[in-house]
Amino acid sequence: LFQVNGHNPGSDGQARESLREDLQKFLGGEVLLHQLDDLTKVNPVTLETVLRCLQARYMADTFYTNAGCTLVALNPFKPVLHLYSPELMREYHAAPQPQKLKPHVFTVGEQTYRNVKSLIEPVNQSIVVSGESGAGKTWTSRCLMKFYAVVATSPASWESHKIAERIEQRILNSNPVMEAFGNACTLRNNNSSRFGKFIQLQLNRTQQMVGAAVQTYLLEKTRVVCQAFSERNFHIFYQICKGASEDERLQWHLPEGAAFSWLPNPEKSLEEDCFEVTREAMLHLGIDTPTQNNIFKVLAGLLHLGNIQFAPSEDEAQPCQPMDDAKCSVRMAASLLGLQEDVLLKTVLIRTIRAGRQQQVFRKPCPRAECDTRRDCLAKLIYARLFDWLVSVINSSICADTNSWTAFIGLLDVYGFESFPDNSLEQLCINYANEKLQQHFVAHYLRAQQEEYAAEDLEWSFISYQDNQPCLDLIEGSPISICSLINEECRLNRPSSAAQLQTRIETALAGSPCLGHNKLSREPSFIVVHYAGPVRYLTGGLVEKNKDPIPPELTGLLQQSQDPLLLGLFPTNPKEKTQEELSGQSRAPVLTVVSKFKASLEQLLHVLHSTTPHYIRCIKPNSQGQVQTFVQEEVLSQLEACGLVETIHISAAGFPIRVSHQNFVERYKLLRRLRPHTSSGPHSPYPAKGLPEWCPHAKEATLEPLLQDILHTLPFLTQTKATPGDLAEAMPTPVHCGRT
Ligand code: AOV
Ligand code: MG
Repeated sequence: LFQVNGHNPGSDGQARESLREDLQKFLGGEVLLHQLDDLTKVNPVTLETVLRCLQARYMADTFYTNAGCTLVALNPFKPVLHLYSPELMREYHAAPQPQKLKPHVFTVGEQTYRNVKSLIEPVNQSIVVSGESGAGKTWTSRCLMKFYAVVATSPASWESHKIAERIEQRILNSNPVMEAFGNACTLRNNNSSRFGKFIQLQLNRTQQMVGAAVQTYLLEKTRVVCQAFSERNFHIFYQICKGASEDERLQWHLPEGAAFSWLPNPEKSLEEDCFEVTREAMLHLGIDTPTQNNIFKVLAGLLHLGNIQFAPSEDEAQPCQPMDDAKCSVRMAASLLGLQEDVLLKTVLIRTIRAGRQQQVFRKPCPRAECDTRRDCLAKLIYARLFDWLVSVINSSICADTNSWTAFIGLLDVYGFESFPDNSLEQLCINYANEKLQQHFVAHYLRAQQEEYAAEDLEWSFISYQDNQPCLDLIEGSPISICSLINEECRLNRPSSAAQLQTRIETALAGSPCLGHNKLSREPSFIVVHYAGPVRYLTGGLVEKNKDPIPPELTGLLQQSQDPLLLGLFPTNPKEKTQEELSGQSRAPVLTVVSKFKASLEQLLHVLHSTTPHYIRCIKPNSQGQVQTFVQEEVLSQLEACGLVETIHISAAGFPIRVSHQNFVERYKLLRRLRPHTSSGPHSPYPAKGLPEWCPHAKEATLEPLLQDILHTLPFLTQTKATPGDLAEAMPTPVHCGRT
């Protein structure tokens, strides 16, 4: 009943409607709701009915639901082991029609995988996992990687290699390593991704996974030196402090119970604090134990660096000095980072200025606040380089030769939309990325599909949707947007207060419907009304963070390090100047954080556009991470934000399969020769005049009988050993195929 009505509101709709009502009453509506695997089948499709259906399913421990072209994944907030077993993966993989099985991320995984083989669409595929912070994106993309590690491998590779050597295992091992260094506990999620990740799983001609390439986006490096109340630093620091052996503690100067100001909330114990898992994974990725120890030694050095507090100098001409109880931290930090204690101190405390035609060098003691900034900058610089280096090591361990793969499946897992009491440039970038992805969905699915129907002259009543273009215009548009205004401040390098920046933004962008009213704020700020809700960004510190200046002396200092890892990260004669160094030079073009981020997002979207996208929407049933708790208002706002109801409407009323005329002909032209004798006549599914002409408009050719035909013919095609050419030869006189 629901199937029929959901997809096909025919002329006898009224009769069906009353039948449904009767049936629902009879069966007690709610009881049935949890059995609806596809939200296109709820009737009528409204926010309320969709919400009720999802709630009923959630309470029945059913976490996945189809919503037309997307999959809705509710976060169970508890382990559901049977849902992710390798047996179940194989079941979805082996199913003739996986979409007929219970909705699952494996269905999306399998359909995506099958699409790679298809000639119908571009071979490269991508799965875009979206949702707010803590909704389950990282979990879902990990789950997909495990799925491909099971189904997209040849049995031969299982036999011929030891488990740890196998490429799939190495690809999976990249997860714990990248999460240890790039994830942290936030107010929204204990294991929050603080970087964006796009992983391309590389498949060869026989659809075996032969490698992978990881691309990361803007790590939130400020977290190394500054964590919001009740949040933590990156997991790896806690792992080291909790998991180091006695011996290692001695080497890294980490006595048990030592307090570090950059390591807040160490008492919070998380399952992510597993040092052994990280070490093991690093080992399998080819990072040997001495190199690992070197990494951990440097990280311990950063913790000691964070404990260095400075006392203000009474004489401006004299540099500040470390506080008495911080002297020991200076010694340890210097020793762990392979630096000379006095050189480290001098570099942090004294600024070098080059001026004049001869580029004369002047040295100027920094005030205390600037010493703090320079210390922080040093730590962020080291951590960010270390992270990038790790990603490159991972890539060199898992990436296949260019010649050995022919297609990829891209998995996108970025930081989810977030809104904290105080938001800054990090959140602006994160939410900007989410706006871009939402736009990709809107453009690809909600807009393009409807425009295509209109262009093909199909009967279609336009379904309106929330377009987030105005919000993107506000953030990144030209000539004036939030990004351009912040960049302008960086370029002009003029002293300007947070309040002035607020005024500039509010005046220049007053016309934008997405700039919220900012009446009650205590601190200078502005409000952006994102697709997922309004967020207030503080203007204080925004320009400085966007500039992200790296004093060249700091890089110079690290180039003098005796530590082999740091020497590798900061080579004395780099082949080309890094972006940080460029932005540290006065005459080089200013590459701000947002402009670099914008460029990397555009590149990502370019790649996504070149693939066939699949969408998974992760939904967080409650913000507390509680089991069996479905907070309607919270889910409702997420459903509204992602335009789920509109998606369902379009999926239910639209055409599930859309194939270009050319691709269709390419793929199925053979069928015209296979069954010419059934092409007309009393029992033929085709109109009496014979096979429909191959024509570009679905309206003119009824594709359904052809698809039926294909379904009947496929078993024959797959059983025969003949090539399409052989089949064509064997056929009687070819039927005239019109344009084909
Ligand atoms: P996120 O990636 O969407 O947030 P995660 O994938 O880290 O969110 O999920 C948050 C937590 O929810 C995980 O650590 C798990 O404890 C739990 N979880 C999610 N999905 C499942 C599942 N299918 N089964 C069991 N537990 C689950 V962020 O990275 O903060 O945007 O930036
Ligand atoms: Mg995540």
